[in-house]
Amino acid sequence: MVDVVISGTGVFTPPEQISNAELVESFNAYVALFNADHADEIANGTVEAKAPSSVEFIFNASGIERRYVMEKTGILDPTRMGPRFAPRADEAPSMMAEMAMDAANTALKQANLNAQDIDLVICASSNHERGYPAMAVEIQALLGAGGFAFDMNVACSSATFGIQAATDMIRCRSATRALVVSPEITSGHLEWRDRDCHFIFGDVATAVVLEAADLAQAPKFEVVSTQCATEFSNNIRNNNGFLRRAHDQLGDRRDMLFMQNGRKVFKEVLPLVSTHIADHLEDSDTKASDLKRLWLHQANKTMNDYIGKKVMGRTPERAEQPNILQDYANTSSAGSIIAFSKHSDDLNAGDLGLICSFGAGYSVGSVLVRAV
Ligand code: CO8
Repeated sequence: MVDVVISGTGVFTPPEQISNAELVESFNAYVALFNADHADEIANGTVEAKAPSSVEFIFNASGIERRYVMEKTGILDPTRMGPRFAPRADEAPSMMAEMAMDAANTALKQANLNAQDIDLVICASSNHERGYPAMAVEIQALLGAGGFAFDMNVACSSATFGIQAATDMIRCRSATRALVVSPEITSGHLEWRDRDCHFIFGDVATAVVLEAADLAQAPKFEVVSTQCATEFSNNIRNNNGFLRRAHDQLGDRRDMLFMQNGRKVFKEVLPLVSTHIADHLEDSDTKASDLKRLWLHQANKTMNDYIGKKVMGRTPERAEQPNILQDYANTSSAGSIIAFSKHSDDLNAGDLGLICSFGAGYSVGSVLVRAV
């Protein structure tokens, strides 16, 4: 079987940033408007008054301090509470493709490759901008890549599942060089009017170049092994889809955007991830003490602290388990790849590290890598 390496990564960071203070100020203005507009129903008990959000709660519950978004004016407008994107003609590049292209070009440059060298593009993301044609095929065309391309969605685990798919295809010679891109416009499917989740997500795009080791000009990491697992749960769910019209559900319904039972997710996903990583390491004849770095999914700081401690059997140093969620918030599938891209240059040849993402599905995917 062909050995596979990661030879480039890229991160596209959107132009606009929202601090917790800005977010809370606009959310609380929205709450005041809502409660005033519904004063009579609130008084007679038919509508529940909305409660304000707080900067302290957000930081203490999640570790998030700010997030990047593609458009902040609409999100911060208390009469709108959602991004405003100008519609684009079918002939124009779509937003996800543009974001992915930026990250892809950085990754290709790092790998010392041209887009024409790529013969597999996977767009691995939580939500795709349209039903079809696949985003990945548009990205393939805009880049000028060859071969074939397809979309996949395993929510927050999309990138690691995409890396496993690409690795296996290269190992089996159905592709030689792959680009796994994860453009995440989470601002489009977040309910900014719900205080339980309005602070959680941010927009970003990441890219990873994988190739057959014997072809690579600038290999960075060998892919030692990958492991993916899923277990069905309704605790993170979004019911939007093309049956919406058939279900007569075209109205402004809460379940057409991101919904979660955060407490349950927290409790159920932690043991799932810790066991998954332990099993993956054992199957790869690797001891946790051999790991120089853990690049975890970036949803919640307390969650990552717990997983790091469970995996390592001690509290990891900050550099051993870098977090980026304080700056980017939860960027769904891209989070662990941002951490990997921004915090891996200092590893020495032979050092082992593990990328691990987890989320809706439930799903968990891990990639064991060795620095070249
Ligand atoms: N301000 C002030 N108080 C608040 C706020 C707020 N903003 N929100 C909630 N509270 C209150 C609650 O009402 C509650 O009050 P009470 O005790 O009186 O009932 C109290 O604070 C505690 O609330 P919670 O129990 O909900 O708070 P937690 O400590 O559990 O923290 C978190 C909430 C941060 C959501 C936490 O549960 C968490 O991080 N859970 C894990 C979530 C996770 O990892 N999810 C993965 C989802 S990502 C994924 O899979 C990708 C999906 C696709 C992407 C979608 C893009 C949009």
